Amino acid sequence: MMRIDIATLFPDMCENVLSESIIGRARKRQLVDITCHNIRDFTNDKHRRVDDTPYGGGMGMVMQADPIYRCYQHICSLQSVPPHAIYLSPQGKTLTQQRCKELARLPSIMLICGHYEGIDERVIEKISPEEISIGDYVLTGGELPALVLVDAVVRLRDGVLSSAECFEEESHFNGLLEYPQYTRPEEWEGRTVPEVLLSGHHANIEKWRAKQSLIRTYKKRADMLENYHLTKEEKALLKDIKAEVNEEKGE
Ligand code: 4H6
Repeated sequence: MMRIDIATLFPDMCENVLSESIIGRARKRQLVDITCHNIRDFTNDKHRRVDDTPYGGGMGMVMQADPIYRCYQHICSLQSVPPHAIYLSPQGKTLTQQRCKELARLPSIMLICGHYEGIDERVIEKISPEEISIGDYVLTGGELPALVLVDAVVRLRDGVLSSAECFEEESHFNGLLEYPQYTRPEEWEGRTVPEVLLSGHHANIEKWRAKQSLIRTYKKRADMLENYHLTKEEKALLKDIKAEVNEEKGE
């Protein structure tokens, strides 16, 4: 079973999110062992302080090194091999699906959630965690990024998704955007479902979906096509799509 430890000032916030839905179900089924640790429980200070003013002056507060390091040591003491430590920060490398796949193969990861203006640099040097960002924007804390990472990683573990939920993983649409989905009713607000999906003709449906995936990827994320190996059929399709899209644009 994969083990995940989260070091945070807001363990309840993390626990609440991770008890619901598919991740909550995976934990109940013992497919993953997730523990949220309150960094505040690891202070030696009688006021349970975890932050202080920055040396050199300036605005805001900085998280102190010691409570985080003691929390890290506690987490290490719970296992025979130290976990792969990850620090969620706006300065990290952007998280990708590829990195999630790699992280999902590790036996144990530990996530460090920063707050205030950040963490005393010395504990970062000491633990030397992998630094990961979930995108180029700033948040008030590392908890939401940690929860995003846990969700993205845990869903890749064996048995977590039902076969219905994980079809995307096996599908040949991998590397392209998903085709559009429709469900009942057949007509909604004057809008109908594409004919082919009601036809029951599976080969045609497959073809239509493959084409829709290509159309969407070309229209919304043309950059993704750079790294995607197109089959002969897809190349031909893409040529048609480009012609159609350019026609729409009136070129
Ligand atoms: C570490 C250092 C991650 C963590 C500084 C964290 C965005 C991401 C944080 C900070 C994060 C991301 C504290 C700096 C608040 C800004 C927590 N924000 N910050 N993109 N914030 O993955 O002030």
